Amino acid sequence: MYEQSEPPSALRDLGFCEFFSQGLDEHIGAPGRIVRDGRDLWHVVCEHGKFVAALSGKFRQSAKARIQQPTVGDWVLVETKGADDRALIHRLLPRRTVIARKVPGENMETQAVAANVDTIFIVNALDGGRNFNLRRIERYLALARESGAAASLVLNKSDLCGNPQHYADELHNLAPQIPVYITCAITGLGVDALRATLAPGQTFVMIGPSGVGKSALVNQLLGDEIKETGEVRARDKRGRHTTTYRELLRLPDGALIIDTPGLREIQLWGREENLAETFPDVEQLATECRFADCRHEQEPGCAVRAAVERGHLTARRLDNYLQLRAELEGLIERQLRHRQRVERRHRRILQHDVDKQDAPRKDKWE
Ligand SMILES: Nc1nc2c(ncn2[C@@H]2O[C@H](COP(=O)(O)OP(=O)(O)OP(=O)(O)O)[C@@H](O)[C@H]2O)c(=O)[nH]1
Ligand SMILES: [Mg+2]
Ligand SMILES: [Zn+2]
Repeated sequence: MYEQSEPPSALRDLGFCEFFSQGLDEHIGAPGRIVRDGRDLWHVVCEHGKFVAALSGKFRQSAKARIQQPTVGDWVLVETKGADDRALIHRLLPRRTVIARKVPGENMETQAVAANVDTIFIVNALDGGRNFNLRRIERYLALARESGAAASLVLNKSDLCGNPQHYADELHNLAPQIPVYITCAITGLGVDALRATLAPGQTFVMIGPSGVGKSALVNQLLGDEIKETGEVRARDKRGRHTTTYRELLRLPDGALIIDTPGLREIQLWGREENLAETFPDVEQLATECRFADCRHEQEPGCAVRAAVERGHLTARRLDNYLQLRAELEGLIERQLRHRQRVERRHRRILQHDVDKQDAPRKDKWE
């Protein structure tokens, strides 16, 4: 079909490069890139067009760990079926870079957020509230470092801040080698500087908390309001997770950009111990509470609340602490329920013939 040393321009436009040639095998399938991921179905673009793809039975069997499953930006080998817009994913090609987040719990699974990214835009916002937090930005930088991709910091919503340069300077002190961009996705201020970094065929990703304007920036870069953006709750400046799936888009100049839903705090921090690590001041104060199991809510003799009243701890910090704790507790509960569901399903499958269970799926895709 084509020379392996020279991929067709359709693939190059999608970001295909020499690195991925090693994994090609035309007996198994054609190379395609995941442009959108879902739970069981992935959107894949290859030379023959765009397909909705499922994992082949064999792949599903061999890729049990979540990190082994395709994510947006991945290159895969797909088998397409003529006019049908359905395809089967047979294999994942080795990743150049991968952004992985921890799914905390007893066995700390990792899940790929995006793969084969060249540069990560870590977006934060200057509208006050929870959206500018140096410790959290440090976590994002660590995530970027582990991924193997380069990182840039973006301070969006500069229109809502009296002195954006002050925050840019703080970031520069935090990470002197990382470029910092000040932007406003409403007026387009600073977007040209971002655009200037977007080389054709390279892949970029927007990550950051919900509501900071990742999709709004992508819209500016697209030059067209095609992505949905959401209103931010006024009270605490937390977004509402408008973007619900990860998606790879091609910009007019030929760069590829992945928009992601905001990572939840919990997915960023990963471990339960991080509550103590992140809030050593609160944990220290808590040792003075009257009750050892004080929740710092309504209990009498709460040293943490007392510190807030005396002005030794900001109310916002306690708020953040309670928020993260609530997320961690919710997560543990969800995981427990998930484990129970999985166990129930396993029991059911043991009772039935496994092949019969698989049959309807096969009919659909093969
Ligand atoms: N004032 C101001 N508002 C902005 C700016 N950028 C985005 N917004 C608004 O902030 C809200 C959230 O923007 P989104 O682009 O949906 O945020 P997001 O980061 O994609 O959020 P998720 O998809 O939930 O992760 C929208 O109402 C935007 O119009 C900005 O630079 N200035
Ligand atoms: Mg969004
Ligand atoms: Zn207390």
